[in-house]
Amino acid sequence: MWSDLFFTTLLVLFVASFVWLGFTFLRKKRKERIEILTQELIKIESPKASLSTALHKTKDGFFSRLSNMLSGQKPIQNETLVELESILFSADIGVKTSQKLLDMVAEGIRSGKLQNSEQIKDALRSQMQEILCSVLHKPLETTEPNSTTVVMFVGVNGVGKTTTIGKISSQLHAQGKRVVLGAGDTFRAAASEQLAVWADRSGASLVTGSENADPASVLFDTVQKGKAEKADFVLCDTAGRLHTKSNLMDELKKAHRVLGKAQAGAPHEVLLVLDATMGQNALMQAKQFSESTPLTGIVLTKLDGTAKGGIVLGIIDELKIPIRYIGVGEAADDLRAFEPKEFLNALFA
Ligand SMILES: Nc1nc2c(ncn2[C@@H]2O[C@H](COP(=O)(O)OP(=O)(O)O)[C@@H](O)[C@H]2O)c(=O)[nH]1
Ligand SMILES: [Mg+2]
Repeated sequence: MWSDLFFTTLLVLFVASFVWLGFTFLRKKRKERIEILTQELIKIESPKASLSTALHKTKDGFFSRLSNMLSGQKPIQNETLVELESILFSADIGVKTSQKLLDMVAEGIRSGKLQNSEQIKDALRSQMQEILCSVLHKPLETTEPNSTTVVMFVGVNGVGKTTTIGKISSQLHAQGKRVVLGAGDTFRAAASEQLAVWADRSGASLVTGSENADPASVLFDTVQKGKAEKADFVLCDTAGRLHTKSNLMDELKKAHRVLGKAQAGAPHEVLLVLDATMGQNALMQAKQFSESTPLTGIVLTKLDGTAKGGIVLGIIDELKIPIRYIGVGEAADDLRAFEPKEFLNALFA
């Protein structure tokens, strides 16, 4: 009889601790979810800053050093080129592009075309504009009227893929477009939750899978939903973990193939999201991704938080891939179409 009582007590204790653990787990998940919701809502609703203000770190760094060095009509001295070289090569423009700009100035001085610092500055500015305008940059557009344009977003972890999708979704919704989002980052449950907040805010439909579900199948379902809802755009999020590079690339290739099975011609766009704070590392990532996935454009995020904005020049010059959007903050309006002249004006202002 005592042993019965003992085992019953043990069983009750076991069940009680199991219930307690379950309850604690759910409470933790709920707390995490509320934190994600709060953070995302704060971001979505923040006011928009001017481009020049948003780019102030790059402007105050490289561009103001350049402007200060080349202000006025100072005659060219022996050390002018050396000084210019040090500024250009420390500006995260990328070695090839810095060298190109420097060679252009050296040649201008040698031939007597450039005779003072003001002329060097003007020549540099117009060469930069030429580089930036060497490809056509335009934001997303529907491929054909009454058809669904499927866009896949790729990039390593933390660069801003999910946030960018949310921002684009908000902007397309404001233009009266119908949007479906696919939570193809099934690696972390939080990624779906983050996308759910943006979907909710931007009036988009959302397709999610369970944690660790096959991302390709989630994205296949997303395209099916997009077609059923006659959506203008299907925006596909993907995971960016860099376990091993080939793993990530294989997964992306598979998702790419499966999207093509869901709809002929899909994905119509593959946008690589790059974090500008990574400077020349972003350029390396772009090279790696473009080797395994055909990219149709780049989104360069976090230009507001870095002095390395000069990387825009290197990316366009070396890769000849259009920059479709730039991210200059966390709010929905802080994603802008990339306009070379406006960009240079903001930096040289
Ligand atoms: N300051 C700033 N933060 C950004 C920008 N774009 C994204 N972020 C932040 O970068 C962090 C990672 O973004 P997330 O979309 O989760 O990256 P993902 O892992 O590539 O999906 C988040 O805290 C975003 O709010 C941007 O343009 N400016
Ligand atoms: Mg994400």
